[in-house]
Amino acid sequence: MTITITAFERSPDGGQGLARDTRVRWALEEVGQPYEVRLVSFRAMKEPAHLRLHPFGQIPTYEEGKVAPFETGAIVFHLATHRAGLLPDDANARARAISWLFAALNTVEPPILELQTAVILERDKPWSADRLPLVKERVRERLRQLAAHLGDADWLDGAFSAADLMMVSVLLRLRASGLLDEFPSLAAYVARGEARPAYRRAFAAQLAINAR
Ligand code: GTB
Repeated sequence: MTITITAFERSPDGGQGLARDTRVRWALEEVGQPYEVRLVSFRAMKEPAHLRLHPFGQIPTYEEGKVAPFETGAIVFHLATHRAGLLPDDANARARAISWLFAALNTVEPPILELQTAVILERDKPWSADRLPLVKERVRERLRQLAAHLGDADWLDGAFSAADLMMVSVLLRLRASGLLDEFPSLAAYVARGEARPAYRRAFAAQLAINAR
């Protein structure tokens, strides 16, 4: 069955891999699953055909016959549970990896998104200079906790899993802020993720579209 995902026709990041289709591409590459991409414009994302796949009118979406999960967490989890390579078999190791997958999305990514909102959308507000340090400190707190957990391990909990794929994808969004550099073990963790051949293929595929 052909798998089709959607991605921006033209990503605002110009191909830095920050749009969330990169996470799904990476997961597909890790499990060795070929896929097709349907590029969508911002206008098309809000039209009925796309809204049937994604009620919030966003990318990425995923279609495999009649199976059509949306939300990158759900898509990556779907792939990880239906194909080998992204979750361990041992029951506790699997539960821990799933916990970290959720932690990446529910605990670590929210303050990072808040920081991006503060930097990109709120910079010209009169209260921005007071608020920004608070938002940055909330991100630092999560990074401190994450670095403490990671220690000198390569991956979050044993072998590389969907949890690392998601956590690295989330942390990558911090690069421009410089905050990641304050935590060398996390910067190295992200670099390990980016060095994986599956990530490189995913990155190159989205770059090929956006660099045109
Ligand atoms: N929670 C959803 C998920 O995880 O799938 C969030 C999906 C989402 O935010 N999609 C964004 C989107 O479709 C693209 S990835 N936005 C259009 C809209 O909402 O109308 C977010 C994103 C966009 C651009 C950059 N960038 O240019 O740096 C980075 C990330």
